[in-house]
Amino acid sequence: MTQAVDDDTGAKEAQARRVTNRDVAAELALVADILQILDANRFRVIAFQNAAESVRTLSQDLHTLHAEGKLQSIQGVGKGIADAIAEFLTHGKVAEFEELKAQVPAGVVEMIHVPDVGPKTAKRLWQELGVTSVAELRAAAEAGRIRVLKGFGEKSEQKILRGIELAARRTRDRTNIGAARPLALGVVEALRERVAEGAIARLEIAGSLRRWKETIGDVDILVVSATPQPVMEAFGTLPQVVSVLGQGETKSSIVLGDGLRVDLRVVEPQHWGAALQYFTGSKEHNVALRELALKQGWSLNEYSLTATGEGEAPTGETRYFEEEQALYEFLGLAWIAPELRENRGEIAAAAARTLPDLITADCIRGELHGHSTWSDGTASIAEMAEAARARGYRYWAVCDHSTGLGMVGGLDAARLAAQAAEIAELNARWEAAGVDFRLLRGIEVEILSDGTLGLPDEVLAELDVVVASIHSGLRQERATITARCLRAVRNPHVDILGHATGRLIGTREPSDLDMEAVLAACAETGTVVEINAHPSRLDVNDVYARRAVELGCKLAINCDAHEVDGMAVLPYGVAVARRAWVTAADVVNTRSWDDVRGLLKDRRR
Ligand code: DGT
Ligand code: CA
Ligand code: CA
Ligand code: ZN
Repeated sequence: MTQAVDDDTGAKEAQARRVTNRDVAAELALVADILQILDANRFRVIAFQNAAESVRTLSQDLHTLHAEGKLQSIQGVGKGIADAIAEFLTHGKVAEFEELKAQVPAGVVEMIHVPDVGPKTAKRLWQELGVTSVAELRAAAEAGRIRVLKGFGEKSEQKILRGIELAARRTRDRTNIGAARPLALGVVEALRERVAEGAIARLEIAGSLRRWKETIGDVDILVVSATPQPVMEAFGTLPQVVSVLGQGETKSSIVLGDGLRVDLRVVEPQHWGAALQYFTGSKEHNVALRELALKQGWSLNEYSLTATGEGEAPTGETRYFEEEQALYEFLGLAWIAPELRENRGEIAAAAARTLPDLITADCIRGELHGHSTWSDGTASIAEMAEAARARGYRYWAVCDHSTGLGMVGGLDAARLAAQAAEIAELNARWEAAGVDFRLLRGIEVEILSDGTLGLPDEVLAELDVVVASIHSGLRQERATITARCLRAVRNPHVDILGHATGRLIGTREPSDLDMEAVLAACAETGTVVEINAHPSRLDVNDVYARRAVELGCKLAINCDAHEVDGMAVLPYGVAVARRAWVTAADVVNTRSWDDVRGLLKDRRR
């Protein structure tokens, strides 16, 4: 992260509209929605939903796959959808889709994403009441015009209004995990303080937060309690609560100050395993797991497994699981870490007992990218080093910004030499005291707009670690920014590619880099790919990190700390790695500095 004002404008306007993976994913999802409203075959709907999800999380560029005639290699994409994607990539639209879109007003499609308004309801509101947008839906509910429909009442109108409010908040801002996690932990801590000793037998945060997704829709807390009533009451009256959306015997929902919603469910001890599994999700993982269970003759829900009669057990026989692991094992699977539960192959790997031995935060032995007051950090090198030592690190690379960044007083060769003296003095002191810690001389060198670097090669050659990053011109056209990045990656002195896409989650889109080409070049040249652990970046993300390892890259997990507390974000970076199926061996800074340096490309040559 840099506090410099990044240059986001530029070639944006000049750039011709080019269909992106995201556009295609959105179009496929839209078609799925329309098909639902039109009562199309369920399997056709699911096919489009699956294809949309596959495209959304694809690391390769669709244009490349199309050029190679490989669109059908995408999971969930058959001939029909592949042809449609090809047409969309070439013409920006698909004739068949345009016909579908013409049949349903866009506002009606939007309506199905309002909680408590599914496709069936949206269709009825449209056809029977003439409601064609969320705004009209709100007006109709407020005016009491919906209760005239069969099966609807005043209560459903209230529900719809609340749903609209929630939907608005949700689409506007899913909460970054860096904000949501401390809030959720705060709720848990306050709740524990306010209930009697022993009232909460078990408690776990489930949902997307347990899976460490980068953004959180709402927080799901699961509890076992012999006395649910006082737990629910305490939950609804926590100091953080702004409003209570609902409070029942076993389920309550609250909204916190910044709009984050938290659900609390109380379950019975015998249901714990199935409930924790169910509410951890993801929905896609659960769907796949349920299918597997069905194949074995069991129907799975949030309470238990029930025999369908298709298997050996007599119809209706029920199995309960006090632990999640027992449920997975019953189905012939190894327990699956929550971070992997996205239906990206984890169920097959669990069945084959080939799940990866995921990296953990305590594997990290040092960091290779951090800042000091020499550029835009707030603490001296000595203070940052103490913070690193306090975390048990054995090394920490001082990587202040180079010149070329405009706003920040970046380091030139002369200041870098002066910094070297300070670092040498600190290292000498620790060595004399027999302390096993050393500072590394590094730089976060700016990748300039043409792909040359902010410092000359002979200066970079002297350093222990060179991180190269882009902070400006992030909106350059795809071919330009890709060529720029490739040029930096091919520089023999660049050891690590820092926060590759430049995104800021929720506020700045990633640059239009051809990541497949960039990661392939990193693999070829031995350039380490950074997972920047700052929760506003998480860059590269889980999908790219996984692809990087597939292509043969090594990773580094760095906090890019700018202050003494900056290293506290490490768990977010480790979570990205875990969601990417990464083991300690894939990450260079799980090793001693002597071993790391042998892996960096400058030394390998
Ligand atoms: P979020 O809140 O949008 O960040 O994502 P999640 O994954 O926390 O989703 P949420 O809060 O809607 O639901 C929590 C979990 O409950 C979810 O991960 C899986 C399960 N779940 C919710 N709805 C469904 C459903 O319709 N089908 C299945 N199979 N599971 C569901
Ligand atoms: Ca959730
Ligand atoms: Ca929820
Ligand atoms: Zn940095």
